[in-house]
Amino acid sequence: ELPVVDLRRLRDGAEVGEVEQCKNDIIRASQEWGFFQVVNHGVSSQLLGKMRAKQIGLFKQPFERKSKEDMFLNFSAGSYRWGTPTATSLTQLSWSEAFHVSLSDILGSNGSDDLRSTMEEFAGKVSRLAQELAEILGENLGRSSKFFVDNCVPSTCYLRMNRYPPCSVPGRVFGLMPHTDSDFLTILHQDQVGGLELVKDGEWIAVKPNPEALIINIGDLFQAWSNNVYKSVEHRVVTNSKLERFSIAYFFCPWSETVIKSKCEPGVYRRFSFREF
Ligand code: AKG
Repeated sequence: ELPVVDLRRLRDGAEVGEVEQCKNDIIRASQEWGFFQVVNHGVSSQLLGKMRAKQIGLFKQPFERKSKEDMFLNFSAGSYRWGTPTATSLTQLSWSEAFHVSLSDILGSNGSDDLRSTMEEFAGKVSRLAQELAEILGENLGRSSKFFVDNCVPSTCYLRMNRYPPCSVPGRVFGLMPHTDSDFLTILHQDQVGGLELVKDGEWIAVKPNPEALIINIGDLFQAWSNNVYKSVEHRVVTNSKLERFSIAYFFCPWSETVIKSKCEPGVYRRFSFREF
């Protein structure tokens, strides 16, 4: 079962030993699993519920409107994606639609109670959590926490809202094709339908939905930056024949010009220049 880390132990009032134990749990899970769940993460269930409702409302819009979202929501062109345009067979198709939105498109939404301001509020909360986790993982490598403060600011990050419609051929097509994330780390909130799977010891295992938890996973950049100490693990979403599923992911990304130096093999330095997510 995917580790569950209780972050209450990092908060005010916790004893030193509890704080250290909590950090060790985060570090161990990032090394052994590349994936873990967190509870008492500081994002209220009320905000998660509001975000979910706004997301459902957005996807309910007709296709014509969603595919022109840049005009009515001020998202950048190309934020809306459906399936896999390059697929030439079912095995290459992701049975899902998504809004992949740069936070620079939604910052400064003026606090009105619409989709954009809810996204901004949600992103604000999860970005603090991402910074906190990244700093714990960086500190363990003897690296300065300043790296993340300087390089991963809200405007360099992304929110991705996913919708997986029911699928009449569930065994023959994925909701989302197997992939790793290319960012530093990802924070995911999924609904109660289930379908997310990840590789552990060469086997695909299902992540059981937990309404209290957010899911954290290490991305390719963190694996490189940590010289393979932390693992960026392949994951996928399987389809469901009856139920529609929603999830939202926050991608913690650096500036496009950030240079990641990585010592992947003894004596060999590779430089990753992170240009496009
Ligand atoms: C992604 O958006 O990259 C995901 O992997 C989403 C996973 C999920 O929907 O559970």
